[in-house]
Amino acid sequence: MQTTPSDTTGTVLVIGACGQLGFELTHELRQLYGPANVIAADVRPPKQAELQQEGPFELLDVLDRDRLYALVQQYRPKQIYHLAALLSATAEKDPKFGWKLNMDGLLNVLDAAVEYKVAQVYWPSSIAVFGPDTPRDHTPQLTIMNPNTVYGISKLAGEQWCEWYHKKYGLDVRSLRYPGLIGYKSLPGGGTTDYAVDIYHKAIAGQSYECFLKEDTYLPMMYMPDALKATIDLMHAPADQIKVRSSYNLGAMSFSPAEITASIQRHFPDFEVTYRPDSRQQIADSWPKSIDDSQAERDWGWQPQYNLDKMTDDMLLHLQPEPA
Ligand code: AKB
Repeated sequence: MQTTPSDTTGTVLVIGACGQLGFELTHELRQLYGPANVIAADVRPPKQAELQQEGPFELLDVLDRDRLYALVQQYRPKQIYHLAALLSATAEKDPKFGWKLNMDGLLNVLDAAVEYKVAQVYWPSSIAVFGPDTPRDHTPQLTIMNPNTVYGISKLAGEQWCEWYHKKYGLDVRSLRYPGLIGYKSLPGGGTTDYAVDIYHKAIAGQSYECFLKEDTYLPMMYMPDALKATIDLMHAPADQIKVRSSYNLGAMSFSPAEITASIQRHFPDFEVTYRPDSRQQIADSWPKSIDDSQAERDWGWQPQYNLDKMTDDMLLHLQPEPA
């Protein structure tokens, strides 16, 4: 699989660069294309100083169409990564805004990309596009969807819009249905899978953890280096290999809170977890337990590198405080 771009000219715009994925993806893209060529953008100034120190940063509310168009006109990006969204748990609390941000934000980006002939757009979808009627084990690429969260409905509608812009305007828009993403560099916010990041922070701090999902709730998950590789490999794959223009199923591992606890206890035998399920349990119960990503493997060679224990070893190693 090709992992370095053949065309290194032109800039890249990352919208939602301060988020869990955006922060790490911006850094990765800056390594590939050169820091000055990757414009990080977000609705708020970054808490992570690197984002501004490493390369350009622009304030952008993706719902502000005029500002988005002005930035695209100024930088003429060859690629836009549009990552700004409200995640599952937050969108349930503010459904109208969740719909507005997730939908209007995407349509603004797709329109700007058509208008300014942006070569490629990346937009993340999620396992949230599936719902309680979906087969939960080894969920196929094409199956019953019927999502029952605002986030899931917006992601499914977004997938259909991406497909439509590709068909109607020939826009090269590509997408992945991420599982829960886990990384040590940045925290997620407002998702149902967030427990799988929080739990490592508690373990390393020597504290116990109260989990908001039941101990036997299986969900598909992925370590951040795999998510970054998948995203970049997808964007570098020749266009004729991209057979799915809605969004690709993407899998790596699947585990329950009890299993991640056991994995952490290999390092911290006294680490304790208690369970107090809240409204996120209902969301988790409507999502797949594991994902069939064979189409991504066939079309552009997707292969994950990390399983649960390998991820735990790496997470704990990196979260360890520096010796004084
Ligand atoms: C969430 O939990 O909402 C996200 C997702 C699976 O898309 N992490």
